[in-house]
Amino acid sequence: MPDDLIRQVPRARSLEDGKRNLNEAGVTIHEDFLSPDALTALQERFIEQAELEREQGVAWFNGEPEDGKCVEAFIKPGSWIGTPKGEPYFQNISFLVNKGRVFIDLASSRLALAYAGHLLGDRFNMIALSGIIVGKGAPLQDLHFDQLIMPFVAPIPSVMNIFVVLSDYDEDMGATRFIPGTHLLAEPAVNQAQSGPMYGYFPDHKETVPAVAKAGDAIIWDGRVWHGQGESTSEKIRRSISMIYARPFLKPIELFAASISDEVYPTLSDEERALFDHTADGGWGARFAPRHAHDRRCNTNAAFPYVPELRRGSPAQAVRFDKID
Ligand SMILES: O=C(O)CCC(=O)C(=O)O
Ligand SMILES: [Fe+2]
Repeated sequence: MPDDLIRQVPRARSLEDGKRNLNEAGVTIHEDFLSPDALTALQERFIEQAELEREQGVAWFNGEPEDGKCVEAFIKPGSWIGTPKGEPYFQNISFLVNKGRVFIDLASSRLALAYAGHLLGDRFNMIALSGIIVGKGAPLQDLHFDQLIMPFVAPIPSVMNIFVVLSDYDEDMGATRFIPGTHLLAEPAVNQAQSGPMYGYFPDHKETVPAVAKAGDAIIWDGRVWHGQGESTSEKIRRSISMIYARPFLKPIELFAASISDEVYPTLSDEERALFDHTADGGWGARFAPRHAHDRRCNTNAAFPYVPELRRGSPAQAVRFDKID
């Protein structure tokens, strides 16, 4: 590990400073990313949604269950869907796109898109919009980099995260820990990560620094920088919103075209649908077809007709797009 790595997460109050920090360190804290009004609205919606998901037995959490089902396919091993006993040490509030206009406005806010564009260029879309709650007992997460799906050392970021902080974010609350500067480390160091528990997860712990922040700040990072959630030993609850954006060739974490609810779908503008992965990029990726004859969902730049299995003598009929109501 070179000695000249930056020993703290750099801070910014302007987009220009934040971009410079991202270039140099691969991570920045943008102070007061949210206005006081936006912070209050997001906190209220977030806390109510998280509580009701626990009460109604549909929370995704780690910790002791009251009841529920243990699920395998989630990135945190040993996750449950159900009701936790007391406060779980981890809760993920997935698919926030369906859970309040405030979250859509945040994901499409000018500052968020400016940071995403800085790291990803002109063509990117959102691949996950979720809430993360960390409480006492949460263990240190294995050190990793988010671009772990790409099995080579990349000269550019293809994924980036804007972590909007809604609570205090002290070191003992499990503040995310980073090794600033590692986005630029090449082959030998990154190859080490291949021998970890999962590609992109490092087999050993290294010296990291916490991104200590306060409610309303955002922690923004390049998908190549090494990091992981810290251990929580605090009674205080850490809350944040993770907004992950990627270049259009990456498989999404949350499949928006299949997941946006029928209530929310008609409220989205074309720009918002494009952000939520509805653009058939370059005529190539993410084309989708209507699921039934009256389905109005379509790409922002393509509209396919409804075409079932057509057989002579069968009542099944294709519906041209202009006839779909
Ligand atoms: O929750 C955290 O502090 C970090 C989570 C993380 O590493 C991620 O979402 O990629
Ligand atoms: Fe991560």
